[in-house]
Amino acid sequence: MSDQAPFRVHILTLFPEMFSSVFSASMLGRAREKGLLDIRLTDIRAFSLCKHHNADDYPFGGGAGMVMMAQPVADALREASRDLPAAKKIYLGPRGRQLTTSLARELAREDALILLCGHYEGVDQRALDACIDEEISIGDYILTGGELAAMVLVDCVARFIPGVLGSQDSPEEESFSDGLLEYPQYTRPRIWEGVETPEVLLSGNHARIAAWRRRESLAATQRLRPDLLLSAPLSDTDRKILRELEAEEMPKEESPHVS
Ligand code: 4GY
Repeated sequence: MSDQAPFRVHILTLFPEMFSSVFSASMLGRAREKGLLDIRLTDIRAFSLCKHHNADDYPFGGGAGMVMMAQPVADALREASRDLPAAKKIYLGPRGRQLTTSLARELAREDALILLCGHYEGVDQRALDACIDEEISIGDYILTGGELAAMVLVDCVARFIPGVLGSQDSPEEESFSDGLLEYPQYTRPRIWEGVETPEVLLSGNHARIAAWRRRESLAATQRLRPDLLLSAPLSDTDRKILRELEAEEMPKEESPHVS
């Protein structure tokens, strides 16, 4: 248990059962047990006024699929808002601002979040316009529903809630928080299928280990995501290492010889 107030997330969805295993296992399960994270789920269908509890209907103008009706969505959002008046109301959809580490860090500073998951062809635009503060996308692809995106967002934001990661771990020490890709990791056995762990990691020399890891991060970023180097904060030593790595990658062209 912890004495800080939990970070509250209220998720509105037609499929609340999709969330149970993701939010019960591993780090998120532990965060909830420790009282650091409080997740509530509401079935939007419960707000339907139709006799069969439908929350969707045919799209005006025709076309395939169904559209979630404004009334049950707006009523569900308004009830969640009465419960968490300071919460930011987010719709998960591909038209939104893209989720990044820095957006996740920003969201972790909110008082609480209300997440609306669309399904089928989406939600009546009027409910979104009336009730949603911001649309957020987890990437340029279309899912069958916003539920998986909501899980990704909660997982990503949870890492920035104090106490969710072990006391040893800092979210700032991992990939992207310093703008670079992560260095490679190794664990026992020292030799696996004939492949050795880099000797430096067994040396006990913490300065050498830190230098090796920084170099590996720089090398991986240069090779796999060179675009990140344009905005990563780099020291003079980092720049020197990058020039060395570039020289290793691109050995001087052999002088042409006459046959
Ligand atoms: N991508 N990022 C996404 C998504 C599914 C609108 C109903 C995404 O966040 N959410 O693909 N959501 C929605 C998209 C219609 C289904």
